[in-house]
Amino acid sequence: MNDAPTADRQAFYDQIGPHHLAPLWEHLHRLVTRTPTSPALPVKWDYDNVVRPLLMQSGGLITAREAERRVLILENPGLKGNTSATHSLFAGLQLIMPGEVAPAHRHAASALRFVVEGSGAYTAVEGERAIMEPGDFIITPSWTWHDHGNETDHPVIWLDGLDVPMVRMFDASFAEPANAESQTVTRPSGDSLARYGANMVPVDWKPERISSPVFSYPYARSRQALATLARNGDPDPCHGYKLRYINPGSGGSPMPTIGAFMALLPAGFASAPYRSTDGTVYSVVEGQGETVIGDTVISWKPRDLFVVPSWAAHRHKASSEAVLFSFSDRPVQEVLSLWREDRLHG
Ligand code: 1HN
Repeated sequence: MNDAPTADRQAFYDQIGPHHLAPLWEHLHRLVTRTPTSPALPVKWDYDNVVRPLLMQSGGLITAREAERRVLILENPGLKGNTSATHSLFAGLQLIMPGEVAPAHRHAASALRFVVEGSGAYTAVEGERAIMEPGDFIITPSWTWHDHGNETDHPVIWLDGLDVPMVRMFDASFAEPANAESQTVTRPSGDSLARYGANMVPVDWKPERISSPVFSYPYARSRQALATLARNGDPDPCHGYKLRYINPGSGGSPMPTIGAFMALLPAGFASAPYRSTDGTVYSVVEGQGETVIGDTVISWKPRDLFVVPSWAAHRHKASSEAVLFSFSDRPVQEVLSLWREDRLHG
């Protein structure tokens, strides 16, 4: 029912409203759409020319300690006021200046970091520090203690991806500050990667939680794997050479609510059009190219960020060999039997 209601119907709606009742027939078509109709828009953030200078400006306005987290939110213009990049996911860029600490806390929301600029800062997760290098993917699963610090002489910037909008949807947010700003180091850096990330696990290990016991996935390894794939076979027509990050204990996603991916697109590669129901945030690691999303052309270069909304048909073109990191809510949709994809030709 798209037309304005007749006077007698409107009178009825006015009568039932005070009783907290509403006519489904006036809303049904918007609730149960034939295909997804995301209000999220395709959007790009130019890192070098726009976001980085503004983020550095924020560095002069507020300390990491004072801000708790000095993050500029990447807010989708189709979701104004929602502090989210897609309907289900938060994205932001976090700056930590030399000598700063972002104090330890934990929360119900799960977070990922994808290092965009600078090396040598750390995220400590449950007593182990992950030393950051550009392109590293780091997780802080739900309710794990985490703090960040920068003991180098240069700023370090990373992409934060969180399931905050999902947690909000469930009204399930909890958070707690730690007693100390920085966690005591209880395990040497690299310990969890050695234990769980070498295609081996300790002999009697049984997974204790749903999230990955590996919390730092170094870029060097992912990059090398992609380079080998690219030498050894043809790219997928829609994806190029694309890998997903896993929890080695299960083969599933590193955290239950967020899937993360890395793709290599060979120079000159033009992908076949594709769409899927998981709105996706991209971070360009290497190379230049463009992504055409419906009528919107997004041209990108290293460190740029962009969003492909749910069910928006898109294709990537790489003018030089490119590496794209991305994350989405795909694992959630998959367990709920909601996830769909469409390979438009290819
Ligand atoms: C958060 O706790 C962090 O721990 C980063 O670094 C970004 C965005 C929304 C809510 C909590 C962090 C966040 C956040």
